[in-house]
Amino acid sequence: MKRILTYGTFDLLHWGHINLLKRARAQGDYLVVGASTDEFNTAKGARRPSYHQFEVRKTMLEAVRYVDLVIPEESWEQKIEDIRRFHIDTVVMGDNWKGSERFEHLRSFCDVVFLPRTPGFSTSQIRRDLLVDAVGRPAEVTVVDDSRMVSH
Ligand code: C2G
Repeated sequence: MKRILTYGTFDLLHWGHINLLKRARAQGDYLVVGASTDEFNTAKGARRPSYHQFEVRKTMLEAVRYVDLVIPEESWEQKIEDIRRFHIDTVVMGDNWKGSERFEHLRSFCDVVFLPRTPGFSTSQIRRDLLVDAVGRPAEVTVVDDSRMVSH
């Protein structure tokens, strides 16, 4: 039994997320997903609260057949304890995290694999596209602060 661990916010679940979870699961036999809590998202410096709150994102991840267990990600520091607690063999992340000390130091505890991100998909892109759909033209968006956007 090869056990895999990955982390993320997974907000407005999209093809990029699903494709990462599918490929991560294919690296082993059991996939644990650390889903960022709403508080940790703020601590991570997210520019705005996630569209779906933690419990909804957790339930949506649990509905994905590649996912075997969802745990809360509450801090940057919990990863080593998670690796030990869930007997993890490999941590898998999208390659936008490659070279980041948040993950590279985990190599002392398990394998760390970075997979190519799926191009063209992101939660913030979905938000922008929906805004364009709403106003019917590319919005000249002036970001005043994250919670208010003024389209001309
Ligand atoms: N991802 C991907 N392709 C995309 C979008 C996302 O492969 N088009 C991957 C990311 O690289 C990440 C995972 O999907 O591995 C989840 O992405 P996010 O929800 O954006 O997570 P992030 O904010 O990077 O949080 O401790 C680590 C953090 O919790 C990671």
